[in-house]
Amino acid sequence: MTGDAPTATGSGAVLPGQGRAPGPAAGGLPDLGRCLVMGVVNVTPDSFSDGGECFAPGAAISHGLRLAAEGADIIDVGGESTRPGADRIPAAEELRRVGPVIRELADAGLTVSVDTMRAAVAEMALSAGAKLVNDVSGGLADPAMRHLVAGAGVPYVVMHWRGHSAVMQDMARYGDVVSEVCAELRSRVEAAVSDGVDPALIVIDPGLGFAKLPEHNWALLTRLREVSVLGGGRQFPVLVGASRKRFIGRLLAAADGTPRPFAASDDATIALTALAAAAGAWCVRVHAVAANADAVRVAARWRMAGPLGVSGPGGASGPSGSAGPGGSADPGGSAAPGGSVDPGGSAGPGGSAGQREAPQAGGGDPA
Ligand code: PMM
Repeated sequence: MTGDAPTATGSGAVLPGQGRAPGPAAGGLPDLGRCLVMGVVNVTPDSFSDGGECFAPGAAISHGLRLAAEGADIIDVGGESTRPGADRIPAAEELRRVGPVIRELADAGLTVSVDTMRAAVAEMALSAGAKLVNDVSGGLADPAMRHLVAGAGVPYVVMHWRGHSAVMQDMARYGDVVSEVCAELRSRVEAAVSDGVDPALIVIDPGLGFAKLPEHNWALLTRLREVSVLGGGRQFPVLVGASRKRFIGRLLAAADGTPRPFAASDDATIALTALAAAAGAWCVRVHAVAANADAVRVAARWRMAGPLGVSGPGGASGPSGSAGPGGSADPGGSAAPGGSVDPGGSAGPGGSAGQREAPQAGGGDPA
């Protein structure tokens, strides 16, 4: 963990570490005045991108410690693969995989989140020292999760999800993906709040690659501001999990159409991290921490500098109210770096209407 790591409070909420400019309070969520970096530790034999690397507890613990040393603010530990087509594992096996890893990492002083859809696993993880619950099902897989999180008073990541991995790609059907994802996420958030979860502790996540085709992922990424407000008034912090996902490998496919392998898509992930962080994402969930930690710092500085950018073909850049790259200028009243996605205007660099990434060829492929 770096010196600016968030620290846990007695209430279970996570607050900025001592010695840091705390920035605006974000309702008990970690807030370092910039986009946070969540490092991934998959204690699985078969995850999307790193399956098997951390399956042994010792390897997972070493990896978590290494990611923290590289600058991760949060270490996300999961024991169940969610790659497309994956079958579920028994709860007892999930508990066996993540328990010792979470305990060791939490005991080492790291801020740990548990990536699980099961209340029983989340409960054990919190008692082992985890401080956040990251539920890719947004509460749909296990209705007991909402009560558990409400009782624990911990931050809760509510991801957009339509079904388990074995069937989710058949559910990647949308008219307007952004409005449908927002509406579905909003009902998940409402269910959580009605079961007692503090809305100030809710983080939302568009669920890139989960029941999404590449064009769905790109639409959501370039419209993070809309995602952050879920079609309503309240703005939620947004977590972006693009790292090493298949839609990046497909973007970078070889001339013969062969997708770029997962581990070779880290540079593109870093580019996405910079864009998402500049647009105001609260956190990025990534595998290669060091360079992504640099990228969020660049983005924070970019946001602090204000509306400097290229004004258009042949135009000079400068503080004369010109638009940022590919989009409208940040109106200056945006949330602090690391806060919620910019109010008003585009979702940030490259995010204006008419400048979005065109749907990819081969859009019928899994995301
Ligand atoms: N993606 C994966 C697992 N957990 N959690 C959140 N909140 N958001 C995500 O996008 C997400 C997640 C799958 O990716 P991996 O197998 O590479 O960890």
